[in-house]
Amino acid sequence: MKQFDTIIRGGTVVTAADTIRCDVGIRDGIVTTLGADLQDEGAHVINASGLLVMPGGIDSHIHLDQPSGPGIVMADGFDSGTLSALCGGNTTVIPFAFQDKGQSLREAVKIYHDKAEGQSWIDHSFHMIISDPTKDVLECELPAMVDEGYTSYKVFMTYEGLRLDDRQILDLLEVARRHGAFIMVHAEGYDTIRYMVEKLEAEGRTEAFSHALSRPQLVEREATHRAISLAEFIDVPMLLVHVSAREAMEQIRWGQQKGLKIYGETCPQYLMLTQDDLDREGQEGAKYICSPPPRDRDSQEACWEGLQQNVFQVFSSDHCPFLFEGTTGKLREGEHTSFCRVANGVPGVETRLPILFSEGVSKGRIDLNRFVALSSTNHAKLYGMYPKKGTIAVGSDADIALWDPIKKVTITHEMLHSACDYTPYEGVEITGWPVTVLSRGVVVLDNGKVTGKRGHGQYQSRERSPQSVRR
Ligand code: DUC
Ligand code: ZN
Ligand code: ZN
Repeated sequence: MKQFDTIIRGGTVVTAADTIRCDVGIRDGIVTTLGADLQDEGAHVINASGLLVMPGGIDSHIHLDQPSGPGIVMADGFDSGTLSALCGGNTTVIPFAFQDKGQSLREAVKIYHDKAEGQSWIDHSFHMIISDPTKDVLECELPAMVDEGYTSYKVFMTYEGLRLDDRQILDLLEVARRHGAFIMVHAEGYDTIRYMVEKLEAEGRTEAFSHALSRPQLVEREATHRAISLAEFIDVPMLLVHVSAREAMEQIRWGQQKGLKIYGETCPQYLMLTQDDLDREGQEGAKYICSPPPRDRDSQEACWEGLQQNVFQVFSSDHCPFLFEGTTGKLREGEHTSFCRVANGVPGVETRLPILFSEGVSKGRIDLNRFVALSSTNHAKLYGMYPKKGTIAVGSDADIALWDPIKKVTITHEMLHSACDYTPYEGVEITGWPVTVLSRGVVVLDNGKVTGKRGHGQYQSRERSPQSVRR
């Protein structure tokens, strides 16, 4: 009887814990054997000699086809966004399902299931964004949704129409604590930003660089501390997303050293960009507007420290793609769009892992096992998908990326698969690239050539994770 459908032969298998020379045997989309010199005449054999065999990336923070303001259209939906993710070595993504005001969570998530239906190239799940935490949402809907596998929720401390005030956050945290929901927080201070935006606009300072001036480190640090304090008060775990700066990182470390279950995420833009990118000629700077904004060299170093020292457990792209050309994306009011009306976000789902590998592993800042933890395993653990996803182990889904650790690539927009019209990382030189990807045992990228199919991706319902349970 045929034992394996596929054997990955002769590679170096890397997990968050181990680096081992062995073969991987796959049957029915599942890893069934790790061992030396696996044989099965009927199996498809993938020659992995000279390659690293790692869990497929999990990008637990991306935005696809999400409403982002009047007239603005996100450049990627589930088709191009998940294809782009796949080509960057990912096998699972977790985009956001956004609850509009007055909408039930069920209505909101149904819309995103419909958007994703038949479109995803790789597996996907959903976090929900809560913008309207009514009594019914908190007391009836959310507990039921957690039981049904929607186990993580994002809240915003800033943005008109989106932000929750501290009292609303407290109420949500209390419900999260009771039902084991995991709360992700966008921590920037609403009133301080409003104050700065009004002042800058009144002075006619509408250029892209003013975005950085309107939300300095202090704004993120203060909100980060406040969010952590609210979590401490209710005694519930919390993840601070897209941390950009030293001062916010230090607040998270402070919380962790106090014994609180506080987790942190940073993103490629905070390692690779600075606020100087917002100061580029003409409206070029708008390409780099995201929130929080890229900072300075010291904050880039701090983000590396956070990744090395486990202040940050996850490295995500925060892929949030808007076209630079035309008026449906970055520049909704054309050439003269004020910084505060520029669509907010940068693309990066395909470049996240190559950047972390090249800048992290190839340059000696992190080891391979830490790379796997930051890019895949910790996402699966935090968000209730482990060990089905996030590792290479007997019984896990065969979600595997084969990396050539010495392949050199210069990033260009043309080579990427996102429908966005630029990359913030144009010209960045990379050492190490994912060449072959398997999703549940199916080869979806074969030596750089896409062999998967739109619609192959499946929705992943998630468990409550041990990490998200209170102290
Ligand atoms: N927050 C995100 O998570 N993504 C893009 C913009 C934002 O404010
Ligand atoms: Zn955010
Ligand atoms: Zn985001």
